[in-house]
Amino acid sequence: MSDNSPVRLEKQGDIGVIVVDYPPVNALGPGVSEGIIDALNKGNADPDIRAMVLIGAGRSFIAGADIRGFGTGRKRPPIGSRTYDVLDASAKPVVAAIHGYALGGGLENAMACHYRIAVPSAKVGLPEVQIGILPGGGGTQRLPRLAGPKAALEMITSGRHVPTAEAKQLGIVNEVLPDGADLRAAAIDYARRIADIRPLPRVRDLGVTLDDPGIFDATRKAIARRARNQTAPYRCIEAVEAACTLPFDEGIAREAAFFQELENSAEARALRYAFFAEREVAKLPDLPADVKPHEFHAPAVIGAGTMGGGIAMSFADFGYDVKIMDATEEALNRGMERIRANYATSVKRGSLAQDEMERRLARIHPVTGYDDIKDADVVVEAVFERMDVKKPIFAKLDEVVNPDAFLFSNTSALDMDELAAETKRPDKVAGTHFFSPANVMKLLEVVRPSQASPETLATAMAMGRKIGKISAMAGNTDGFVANRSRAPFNSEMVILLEEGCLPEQVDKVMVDFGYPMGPFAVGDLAGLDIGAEGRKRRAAANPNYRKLPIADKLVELGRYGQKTSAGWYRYEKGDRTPHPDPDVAAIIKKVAAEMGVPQRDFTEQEILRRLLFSSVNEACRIMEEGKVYRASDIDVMWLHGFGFPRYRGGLMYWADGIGVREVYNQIAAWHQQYGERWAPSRLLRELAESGTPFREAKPAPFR
Ligand code: T1G
Repeated sequence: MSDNSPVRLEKQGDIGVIVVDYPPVNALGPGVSEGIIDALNKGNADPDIRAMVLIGAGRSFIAGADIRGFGTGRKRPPIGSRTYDVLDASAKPVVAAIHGYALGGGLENAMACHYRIAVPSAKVGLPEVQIGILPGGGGTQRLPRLAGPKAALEMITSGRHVPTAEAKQLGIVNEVLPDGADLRAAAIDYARRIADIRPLPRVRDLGVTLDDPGIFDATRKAIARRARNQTAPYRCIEAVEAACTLPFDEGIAREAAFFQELENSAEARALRYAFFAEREVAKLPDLPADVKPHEFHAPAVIGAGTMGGGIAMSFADFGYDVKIMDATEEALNRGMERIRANYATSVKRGSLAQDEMERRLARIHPVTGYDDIKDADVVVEAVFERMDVKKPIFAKLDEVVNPDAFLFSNTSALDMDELAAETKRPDKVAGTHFFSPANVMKLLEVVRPSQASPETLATAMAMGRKIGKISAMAGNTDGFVANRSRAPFNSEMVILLEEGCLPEQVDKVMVDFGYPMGPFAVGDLAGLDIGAEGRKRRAAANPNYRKLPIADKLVELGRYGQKTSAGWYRYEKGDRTPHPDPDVAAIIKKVAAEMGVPQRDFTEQEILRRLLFSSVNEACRIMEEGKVYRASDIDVMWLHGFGFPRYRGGLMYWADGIGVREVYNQIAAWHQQYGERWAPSRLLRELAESGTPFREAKPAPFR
């Protein structure tokens, strides 16, 4: 074991403590597994040592294999000489001492130890399916032996991080320490207590009791919708099935074969890309490295409508007491009723306990006066999406709320510089654009006005993470990054109808592609009148704006979507199932005829590419203008703002799968056929000429 090994063996009397020290999360990076094996061999050879402890330095136990190593062809030790196998063969007992996270290969090493103890705040899990693979270190064989096949199936097909209290109930950990306990000391004490117990309790020697052989097919059915087009979730099920039907070593061999099959699959590569893109998006390269976000404790939300209510719930869900303000008691009561109803739905679905609902509701404090929020340290304005409504509110907030407070707006498109100019603290103003439903959607688009200070931007980004969001930085441009990149998609889907498609045809293509819902069904859910408002504003601002007569016609006829039981689809009373409507087909035909657009058939591929390529082109323009840091940030926004199928990596990553030149050539061809709306962006042309993938595109400096 060399001095700079990320693993060290420390002798504490008759106990050997194996410390894994590979920041930031002790992933099984280069030298870590070798170091653990070395330490184990040394401990077993040392006559003074009666037992060993495996523990992580810093903030966590082992968070799994080093994901950066996958797909690199890095050589892995064969079955029989991996850490899990050496632990199995250990002559002396090893106690895994868990804090922070024991995930993937981390939990697999812990399950190959003879005992596991943990602090109450730790989490354990096998999240490999979330990166398109399966546990490859014996997890699919050992977890069913410890927790039973049913619990193992649920944990492995979901990848869920399980709190230690539940892990204890499941038999995964032997002991949960009291709050504040010294983990290392407790582990050494525990090791002394079990040092002489023989035979050593090896998990591999445990049997598996399969009460219900039907659970495998039942699980396949249960995951069918969310796992469509994917392989890893099904291999996870087969591996656990093998644990219940084959001897341990044969099960291990089956697991290893599945792992080899999946490691470099397109699905796994895309999910790995998404994993790291979600970490990269938090980094703001042009801000001073030492800029620190301000802590906040007293958030306030202005506007108790759908968005305001959802934002207030997000704060309450993460433990913040939040004030929610509206102009009238009536509006406030309506807003609080909607919040209560949303929580009640979660309780009814079993995803929230009744007492937790009460706790969260108690954290939301409805108020009607600006004086009630003068001590707020963060204010999020979420009133009606009109500048003449928002401006006076910002002026009033600036007047009343403590001068150090940050003023954020949930606007989804309006000019943040114009709003900031209403205050004497433009440096403390930024956009914090939530996506509907705000308490569910994970994306928070942080919009950067020209005068916002680094502290304000860092605070807005951190605020998002503190309430469970993925924060992504966007420049101040019409529609910012997410909606602006999506806008051509929203137009193109309606233009396809002019040329002969039907809403259900387009929706089928996008659902088959992996979206949870088709874009026309989503339109009906959000309300077609909202879209019409946005189109009116854009047409007023830009005479060349491409009008959408078919969409306008539906709104003119009062077809607003689900809320009027008729939109692109028709709906039965009290039922959200979209039914194709011959009336809509007739309207489409009539308007297209009036527009004189020739009708034709479409391939599924053309429908898919017309929608997504239009956004890829716009995304390139956004990068050209320096309104985003990275192409991968746009992917994070599409994954968490628009439900883009995760196993496809994101919009730009998916386009790279087709190839920048092919994308460019197609767009250039449509430019000839359809005119200016398909004019290729300069950056797209340059990338195609140089053959540079989208994900390596260098956006202009942020401005
Ligand atoms: N490999 C490489 N880097 C990792 C990593 C990993 N497993 N986990 C985290 N990082 C980096 C991350 O990129 C970031 O880097 C920094 O650590 C902090 O992470 C054989 C095959 C542990 C819950 O899937 O879920 O084991 O951006 O910002 O929010 O069966 O990280 O600072 O440069 O996310 O506190 C299974 C993945 C692997 C766990 C902490 N394990 N990690 O969350 O910090 S496959 C996982 C996480 C496997 C075996 C198989 C989270 C976390 P940077 P962070 P966090």
